[in-house]
Amino acid sequence: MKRSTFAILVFGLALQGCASTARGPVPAAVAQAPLPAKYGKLQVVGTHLCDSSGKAVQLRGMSTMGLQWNGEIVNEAAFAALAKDWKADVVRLAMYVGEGGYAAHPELKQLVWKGVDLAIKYGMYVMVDWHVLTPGNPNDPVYRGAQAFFDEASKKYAKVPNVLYEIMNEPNGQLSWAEDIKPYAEKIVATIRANDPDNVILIGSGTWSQDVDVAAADPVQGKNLMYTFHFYPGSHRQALRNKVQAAIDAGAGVFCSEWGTTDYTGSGQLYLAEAETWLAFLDRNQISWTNWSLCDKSESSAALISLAEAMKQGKTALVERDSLMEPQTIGREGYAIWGSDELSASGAFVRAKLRAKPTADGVPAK
Ligand code: IDC
Repeated sequence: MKRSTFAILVFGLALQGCASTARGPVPAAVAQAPLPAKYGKLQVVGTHLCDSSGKAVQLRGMSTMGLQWNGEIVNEAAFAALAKDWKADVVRLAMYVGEGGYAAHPELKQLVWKGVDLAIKYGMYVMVDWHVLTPGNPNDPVYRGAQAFFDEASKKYAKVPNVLYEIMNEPNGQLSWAEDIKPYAEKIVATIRANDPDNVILIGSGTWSQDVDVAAADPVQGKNLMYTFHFYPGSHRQALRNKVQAAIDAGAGVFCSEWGTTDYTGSGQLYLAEAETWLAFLDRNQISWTNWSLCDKSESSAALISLAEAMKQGKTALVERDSLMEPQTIGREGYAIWGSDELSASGAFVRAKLRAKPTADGVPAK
């Protein structure tokens, strides 16, 4: 086929797409061509995450729940709503390894690839999270697939600016940075860098990714590396902010790859005033973040209400659905969004934060 004929064909298909939009909802696949990554190729300059020109940027978005439990979140309508209605810059794909995750079900990686494709399509950055949690040692035999997994991922995405590799969620237990965690990080960083010289790599730290200061004092060599820390405002406050500040002062780039509005259990009451204090700190330092978690599980850190809760609140239309993970309310702009009756108190709080500009002016990168 001649190029011009092909172009006319594509144009014709696009027009058909527009025509059906006027009649009602169309599959997002027709309505949306891939968007470029918002800030182009990311890089770490000094302690800052920066765009391709070296200007500091702050990515903000949502983490999925464990893909082995709530993998249905990886659907096109959800990613479209997250990017367009929630205005998220980034989505984190939490692939647990233990706990019935990748080690038992390696086919879960297909869901990760699908999630990366959808994030790319909607112009979001995407974190591929090797969710080390139980057991806490990243060198435990359950995690033996790490090298092969990151080899495959970094071959696939070497030229895709949207991807960040998060190589361990939360090392925990009696571990030493120098002897346990850092050697694992060095091994996986080398694996990734053999294929992908540039995309950002996020490195967890000890005590459930709170010991960023310890990591910063003895950093992994290489470029475009950042250290992750996690907070839950019911449990972690100024003492953890001090550790994060110490890491920054030591010259490390830090990234908050998980925070929730609750205490560390992910359940119970919300701590929104403490969350505000944290978010102001993150904004001030232009620290990127993803919130735990975008799902309809029955726990208060979940951004969507559960079907059980919908039932309790007498929301009969919602109860008839299998889950709330695929948004179905057609919003004013003609695509599916989650209605306000589907958001939990946590989800409403975080969506409002994402839609608003950060509260403080960031610090310039250079
Ligand atoms: C929690 C989930 C919960 C699940 C549990 C499994 O919210 O539904 O039963 O994992 O262990 C973390 C972890 C993250 C936790 C979360 C809340 O990275 O996996 O999710 N949390 O406990 N660190 C601090 C808190």
